[in-house]
Amino acid sequence: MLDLTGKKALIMGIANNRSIAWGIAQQLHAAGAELAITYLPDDRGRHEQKVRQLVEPVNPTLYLPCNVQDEEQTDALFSAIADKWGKLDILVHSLAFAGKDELTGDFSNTSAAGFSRALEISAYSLIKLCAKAKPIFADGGSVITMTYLGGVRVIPNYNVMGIAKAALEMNVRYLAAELGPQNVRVNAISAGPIRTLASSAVGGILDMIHHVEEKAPLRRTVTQAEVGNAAAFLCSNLASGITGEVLYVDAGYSIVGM
Ligand code: NAD
Ligand code: 0WE
Repeated sequence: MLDLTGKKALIMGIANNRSIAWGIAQQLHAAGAELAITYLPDDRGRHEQKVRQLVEPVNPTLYLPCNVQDEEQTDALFSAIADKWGKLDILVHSLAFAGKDELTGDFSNTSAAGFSRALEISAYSLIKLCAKAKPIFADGGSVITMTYLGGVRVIPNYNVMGIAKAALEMNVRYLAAELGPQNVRVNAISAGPIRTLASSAVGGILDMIHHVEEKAPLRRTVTQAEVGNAAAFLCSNLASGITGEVLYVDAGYSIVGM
């Protein structure tokens, strides 16, 4: 049976009730995991309030700010986890960012600064977080990150995010190789398009969702809960032999060629 009782999980990337990370948090909580949740701090403290209210039902043991670009905040996060739990079983990385300008128009217009920012937040952050978690990862630990088909195929306008996801998927393999001897597994879930805060800000996302509803084998898109269930499986002992893998949760879309 899928049982995460006694497991301590850090969940990063909840912005609102549509976030994929929120779907994951709910499924891990339902399976018995104890949660630490981070939010991206903003000047007016609005995210802090909004996300705090949202996550109340899953009763997080720790609720902390973390901008992955901020070394002080990531350090404070892992010291708080070390103090509270003395270990970490599950790390969920469900965050990405590219400047809006980079997600439209010619890919060759990508600026050096835009490239660096997208790759730092969306790909490098996984390396940094794993380095900080390494000393406290428990035997049987598991890392999950979120990727997208645009990291292996050309999707119009995904642009520099595609390069960031390609880097992220390769990070998964190198981190899996490094952490494997410690019995910590590292995997990615490649989700089909879902309406979230990030995807809704992208022009034409509804057309892409309709395209998937027509072409995917299951003739629909996937839900945050379905991604959450796959994440719960991957970080459970049922997946003890799986590491360095990219698991597609996309209603089968990626297998279709015509
Ligand atoms: P979302 O907007 O709900 O989540 C993105 C999160 O990234 C937000 O919580 C935001 O606060 C966080 N974030 C951005 N910059 C950050 C920073 N500097 N430090 C810390 N956090 C930061 O959108 P989502 O669709 O749930 O995205 C979650 C993940 O899923 C992303 O990696 C995304 O690429 C991936 N994904 C999304 C889809 C989709 O269609 N929605 C499909 C496949 C993969
Ligand atoms: O990974 C993503 C979204 C990533 C994302 C979205 C935004 C919009 C707002 C990263 N940064 C930003 N920055 C912003 O300012 N997805 C998989 C969803 C998504 O985004 C696309 C897609 C799909 C699907 C962009 C273009 C084409 C398809």
